[in-house]
Amino acid sequence: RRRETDLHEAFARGELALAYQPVLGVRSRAILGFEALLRWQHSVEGAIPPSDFVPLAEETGLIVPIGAWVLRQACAEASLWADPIRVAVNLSPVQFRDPGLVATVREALALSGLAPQRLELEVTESVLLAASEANVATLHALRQLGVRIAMDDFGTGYCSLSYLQRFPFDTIKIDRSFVNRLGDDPHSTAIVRAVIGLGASLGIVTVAEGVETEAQFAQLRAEGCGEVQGYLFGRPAPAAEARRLIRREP
Ligand code: G
Ligand code: G
Ligand code: MN
Ligand code: NA
Repeated sequence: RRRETDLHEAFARGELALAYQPVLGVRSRAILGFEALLRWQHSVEGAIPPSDFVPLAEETGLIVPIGAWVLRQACAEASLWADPIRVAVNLSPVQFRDPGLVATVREALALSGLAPQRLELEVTESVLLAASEANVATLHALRQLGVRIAMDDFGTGYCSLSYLQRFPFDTIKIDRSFVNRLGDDPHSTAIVRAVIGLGASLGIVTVAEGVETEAQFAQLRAEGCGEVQGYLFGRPAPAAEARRLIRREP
């Protein structure tokens, strides 16, 4: 089991890094943005995935300083990209317990000079679970900064629809567990169609995650999905690779 001191030292030594995965427009197939994903480059073990250390960072509260670093780093990187290419940053529910979260986001924007509408914050439904009026208020305060708010992993939560009622999200990210069964499972296909329709009627952008095949992409296009992300278009990669992809765009 990983130890808090190891993660703390890794963070201090600069072993945490961000990988960037492209998000493309379905119609244009142009790059609209990138999702920033945390990586731990361990000196001995190599790349450790977030599933192995984000839970520890959450338990120990380290996710607060690490999350602040992620925000600063992602905004600074995105400020080098062609306008209006966006960056999406994942926020843990634990970061919502930090009274400094809104100030941290404001500072990351100010330091980088990134236009707020080019930053999207991804939250999962655990942020809206239970008696979380304070979290809904924080989401409104973040939105007031001018950033976009996305509901991540849509459909996997306890009651995804009620969360859409509790906060007016800009974006819904359809979980890859639905996307990767598109075509062969009629239920997943129906669910994806319904979510895209829901997004359209609420004026919310829909992003399909985990797109791996041209067949899945064709079906999402036929259903009217707005944006796509997945190995078919690009894996999470270092910042330098994201810059190369942007330069290659027509
Ligand atoms: O890259 P990978 O599929 O292993 O990412 C798995 C999950 O780790 C993501 O879906 C996301 O929820 C979480 N994650 C990745 N980067 C960050 C981050 O910067 N902050 C937080 N809180 N979670 C992250
Ligand atoms: O929970 P969140 O959606 O933030 O997680 C995103 C994670 O999904 C990233 O860590 C990334 O590694 C993973 N991912 C991105 N695209 C694909 C894909 O096409 N297939 C699979 N299996 N995983 C993907
Ligand atoms: Mn995400
Ligand atoms: Na997701």
